[in-house]
Amino acid sequence: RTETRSEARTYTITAIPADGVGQEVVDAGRTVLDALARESRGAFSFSWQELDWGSEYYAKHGRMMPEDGPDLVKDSEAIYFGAVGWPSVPDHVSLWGLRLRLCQGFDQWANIRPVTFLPGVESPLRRADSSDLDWVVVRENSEGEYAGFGGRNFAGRPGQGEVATQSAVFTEVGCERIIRFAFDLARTRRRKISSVTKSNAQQYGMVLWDDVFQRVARDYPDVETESVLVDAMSAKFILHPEDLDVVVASNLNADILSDLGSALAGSLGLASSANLNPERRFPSMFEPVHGSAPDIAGRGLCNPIGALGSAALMLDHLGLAAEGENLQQAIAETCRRGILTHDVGGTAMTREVTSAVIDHLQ
Ligand code: GGG
Repeated sequence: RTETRSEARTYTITAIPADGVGQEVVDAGRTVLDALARESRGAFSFSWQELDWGSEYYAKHGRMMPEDGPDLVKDSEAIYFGAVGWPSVPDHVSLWGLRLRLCQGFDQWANIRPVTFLPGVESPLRRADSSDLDWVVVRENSEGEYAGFGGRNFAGRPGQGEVATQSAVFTEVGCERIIRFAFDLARTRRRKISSVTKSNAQQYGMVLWDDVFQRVARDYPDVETESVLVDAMSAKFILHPEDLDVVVASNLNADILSDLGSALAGSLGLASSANLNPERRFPSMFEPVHGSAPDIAGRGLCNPIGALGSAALMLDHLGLAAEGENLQQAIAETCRRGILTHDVGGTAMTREVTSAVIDHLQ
């Protein structure tokens, strides 16, 4: 007699906590994900590879990650990342040496940053109730102002009249793929898209972006469109947030707008994100939007919600959509019950929020 036994699906995930509170929030995320796997009663599990890259690694090796680092990660199904940046390493060195090296090396050209208003979390927006608000910032994640082109002369020699250049690069292919991605996302939501540039002042690259946006829009007649300058969009985030659904912008503008959005939702600590390689040739990377927060690092005070929301986005990406939704609901229920860290007006520690989320999983 042959006996058939269904095998558990094991997902190989690389965890890179990196700096400061990155350690604590990745730990929280792994605890919750492993709890979900246990609840699945053998249907799936996670096989973790944890890497010690970051600013401490830099102190020992003079670089944020090994030269052949990407080779160690490329076969993972996803990367779960914490935060980068520490006072001992110049910020541009740590950012380019780790986070951007992974994003750009793995062609994670679409960065999704939902702006989610959670129950029980007070928003600084002057509204009686902000629970109806929810929009998504789609960040172009491979070029634009982060192309990395430029240079300095007489660097480190004050008084020599130093000049530095920093060029933004906008390609038709780069603009079109992120704009189409955003339109496709809008079709799964409320079918409204806002394209953000500063094309009155940035008269080459961002005018190309606007032209591509108008051309692509013709393929999506069912989606309402607008083109807004970034300064006006910043005001709109505050004055008319109910008009927003999908907001697509260049690398720098979207980074700034998503921080503003998450602050309006209550705290940067709540914001989650997915750096996607939509073609799935390389692993995608999931991380909270916030940085390493050296002022509170190592004290168990940081908000794990941004990292837990990113874990939910990762579950969705792995094909575990129901589990991702389960986690999102558990996060919302935890907040509704007022189990909140100090950045959102509560007194709970990181581990208390994490345990509450686990308790509220279905
Ligand atoms: N988890 C996100 C993170 O570590 N961010 C650090 C940072 O400085 N990011 C700037 C950027 O990516 O533009």
